[in-house]
Amino acid sequence: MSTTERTYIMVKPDGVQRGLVGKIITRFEERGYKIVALKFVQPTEEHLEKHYADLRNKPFFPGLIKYMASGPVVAIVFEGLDAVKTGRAMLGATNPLASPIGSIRGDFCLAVGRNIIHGSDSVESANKEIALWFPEGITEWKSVFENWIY
Ligand code: FUP
Repeated sequence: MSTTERTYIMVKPDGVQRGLVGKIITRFEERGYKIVALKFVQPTEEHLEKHYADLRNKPFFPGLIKYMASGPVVAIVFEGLDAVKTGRAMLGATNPLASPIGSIRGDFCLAVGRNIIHGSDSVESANKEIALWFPEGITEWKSVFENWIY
């Protein structure tokens, strides 16, 4: 298991609108994950169609794209042990009502179509999503993080 595993986490427009960015970042930081990239961005529908390409045939796809393009999102890359799987556990289930209390969706939202946060579901999708959202690349902070404390 790698201490440099990375996952792509995105606070969706409703999470931004509701002022939950700080709380969400705090949960990841308190768990021990470190931010290696972060930006506030208004995504285009075209960009979101690439991000959600695997879901393009689903009936909810057009609504999902409209919702995700309805305002700015916060795009974040977190790094640390088991970032992808543990990150998903921290999110909860796709449907907030099926998410355990204590998870982000289980604590902060109710509707599947307004579930406030995205997290990569595999290391492979994390790599794709990081490349899609941070095409400019990620700053290396290696020297600072050599002695990172968990
Ligand atoms: P997740 O990985 O938990 O974000 O779930 P999916 O990739 O399967 O779905 C992506 C987004 O599509 C969800 F966050 C919300 C939306 N969605 C719906 O609106 N309705 C559904 O039935 C399933 C997903």
